[in-house]
Amino acid sequence: MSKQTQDLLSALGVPSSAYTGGSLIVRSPIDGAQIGAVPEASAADMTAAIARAQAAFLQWRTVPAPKRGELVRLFGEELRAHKMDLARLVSLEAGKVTSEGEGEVQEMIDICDFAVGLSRQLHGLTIASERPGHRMMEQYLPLGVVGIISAFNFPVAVWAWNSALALVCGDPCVWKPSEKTPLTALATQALFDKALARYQAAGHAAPDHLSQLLIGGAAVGEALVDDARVALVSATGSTRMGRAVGPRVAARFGRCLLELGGNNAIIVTPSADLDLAVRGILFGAYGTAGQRCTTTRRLIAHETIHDELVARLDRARAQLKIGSPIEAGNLIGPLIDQGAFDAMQKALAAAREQGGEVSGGGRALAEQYPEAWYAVPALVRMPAQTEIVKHETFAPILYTLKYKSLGEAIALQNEVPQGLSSAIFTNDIREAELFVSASGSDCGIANVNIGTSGAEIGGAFGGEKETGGGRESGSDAWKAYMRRTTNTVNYSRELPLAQGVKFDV
Ligand code: UN1
Repeated sequence: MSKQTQDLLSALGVPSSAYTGGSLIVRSPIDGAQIGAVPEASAADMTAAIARAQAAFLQWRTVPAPKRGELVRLFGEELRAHKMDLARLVSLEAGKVTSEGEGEVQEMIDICDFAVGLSRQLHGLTIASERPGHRMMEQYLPLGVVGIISAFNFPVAVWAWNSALALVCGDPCVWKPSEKTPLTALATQALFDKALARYQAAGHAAPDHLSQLLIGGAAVGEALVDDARVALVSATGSTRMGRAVGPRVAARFGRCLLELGGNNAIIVTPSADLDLAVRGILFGAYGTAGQRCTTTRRLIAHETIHDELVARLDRARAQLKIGSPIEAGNLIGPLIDQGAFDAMQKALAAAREQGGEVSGGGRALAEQYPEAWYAVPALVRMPAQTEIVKHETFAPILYTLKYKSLGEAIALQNEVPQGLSSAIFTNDIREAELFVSASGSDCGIANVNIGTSGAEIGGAFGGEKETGGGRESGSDAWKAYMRRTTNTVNYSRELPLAQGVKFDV
């Protein structure tokens, strides 16, 4: 495992000094083997990096946006050329099955393409002025240094959503990845450095330090969060992390983009195509071993179809192949570490105590991989939406609930503190429209006849309530990375005041 990791890292351009002899021990969740010992940065290193990023900003903000797009285009080329190696590394370090590792890198490529197009479309409006001989317009201008805090479960794609947009918007990035996935971060940074070198070699004036990676613990993160030169902190992770980060950034009037926990539900109504629903729920609940923020954690099924649907799901669940994510045919890889497995067991114990009937959920492959944490996906028939169901446990647990009226189902769906993703399976247009209406799902993502996870990059991604309110990726999410100015231009020889105010001596 470790030889394979070294070969990949060297193919991706990472020198061995970046992952040997350091204090941060990295283990593959596949078998628990050590695959790296990464040197860590200090808080002072972070502060110095922010100063370099700020200096880079002063130059980068003057480069025309379509020229900034060219850098992101080159980075997209590097990602295309190294897709399989980087995807493999994602599998080795984060435990994703092969197609999901490749999908993660594809998501990076897609956001690069999106950002390149966007680099010619950072439009403001022209606004009719109430005064003669005046024109009003708004412009979107580069914001400043963007700090990116990313999580282990999408160790590279979520960074790319942020950095691709930030770079075309004129903002240098400083990245603090999860301590569980520093190797994929090193590889991504190496590919970016290569793209930047090509860009500079082609004669484009660009500063160094447009993207910097700092691997370290809480103190490094805090130095990023508290530094007033960091104009935007984009943080992905638990609600607990967001609660720590949000108020600190707000205290210095910085901008925050939070993408925190989800507790995503699928409602299945009597008219639904159950074959489709079973497939959508299976991938949503158990894909990525339940470790997506968009994972389906709750099924709310009409009482007339609940038992049949849940029985089918339970049969399919038991057939999901658990095993090494790099071996073909396996669909469920390991949990990231023992902490994740323990949290899953605690949640299942609480669910039993609260009246749940649990299928699956135990440890798998313990003999083959004594140092790794594979879990049998769990399905829990719950009598009601109890406390544990309202809690996000980052593991493959699906709670099932019954409903009588759609109003009740939507109320259950909305009755949790999180508000990221949601879905309805129905062939009744009234039910579908109600679900996506103002009185329907309260989440940032509300889908029809498709599961809760696996969003495309073209849409704005994020959610409400304890999910944090941020939007990343597509649509107009780029606006978070720019500052808007409103300009009133007087081309007359008079100076009329707005609202008809007179102020003449
Ligand atoms: C996350 O889990 O933090 O929609 C992001 C999805 C992916 C992104 C998930 N495109 O499931």
